[in-house]
Amino acid sequence: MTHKIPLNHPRASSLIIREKLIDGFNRGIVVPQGLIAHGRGEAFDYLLGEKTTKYAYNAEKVAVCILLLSDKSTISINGNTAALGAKDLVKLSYVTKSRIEVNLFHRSVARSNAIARILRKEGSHEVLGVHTKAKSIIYGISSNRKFVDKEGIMDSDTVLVALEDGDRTESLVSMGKKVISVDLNPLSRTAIASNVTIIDNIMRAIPNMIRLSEQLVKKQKSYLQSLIKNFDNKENIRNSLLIIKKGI
Ligand code: PTJ
Repeated sequence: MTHKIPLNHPRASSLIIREKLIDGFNRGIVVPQGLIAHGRGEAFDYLLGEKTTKYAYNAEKVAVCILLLSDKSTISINGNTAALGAKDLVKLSYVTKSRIEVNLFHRSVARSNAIARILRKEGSHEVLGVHTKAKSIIYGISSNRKFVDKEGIMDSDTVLVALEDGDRTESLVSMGKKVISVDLNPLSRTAIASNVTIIDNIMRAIPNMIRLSEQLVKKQKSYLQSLIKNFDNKENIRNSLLIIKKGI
């Protein structure tokens, strides 16, 4: 870490997250814009009380059910997610049998490779979306996020995206895919367009999802299906907004 944060500092956990991103930036994983994006997320997190709300936990549970029931699922990784939780994201990919794909807004071969190296170091056997593999195009997206791997995002029925606000979710949903998003901003386009929106910090959401996967994988398929059926994403977003309102 760039600066050592005293653990008894009242804002220690928030400061540690910042340091992880600065570290990622210094290693060429996070773009400068990622530091700004973090600031926006941090503001929402502050208003949410910096804890997983019961609505976020419910969304995490339903998201895990969808991942476990999917034929093919892919976890999309960008610079910020790699810097904040590569190890947990790799673990989640194993417990939910999902693939991992690097997909960047500020795309460059050097960054893709650096992120893939981290994911491999954390135990991922196959990282998609790197080298010349991300050649399939999702039409309707103007950013570089349109370049996806045929064997990953393109071929999946479920995609987990995190820390992005853009048009990709809308396009993926219109292609008939289920999109799970992790986004602290309940008003972002990604949050609104997703099938399941997890309004939680990725640092809490992914460890929760790993634990939930380990429990839910032992349950009957019909139980997982009933949790999905009873979930109302719009209602869940509204409830999270009420918590934010209360925070204000
Ligand atoms: O690595 P790249 O090139 O793919 O670029 C990544 C960034 C993050 C720069 C890019 O995706 C971007 O510009 O994102 P946005 O449009 O700023 O959206 C980021 C969203 O993530 C915002 O809605 C934030 O509120 C949210 N966010 C930020 N930090 C967290 C978060 N959500 C969950 N956990 C966080 N720690």
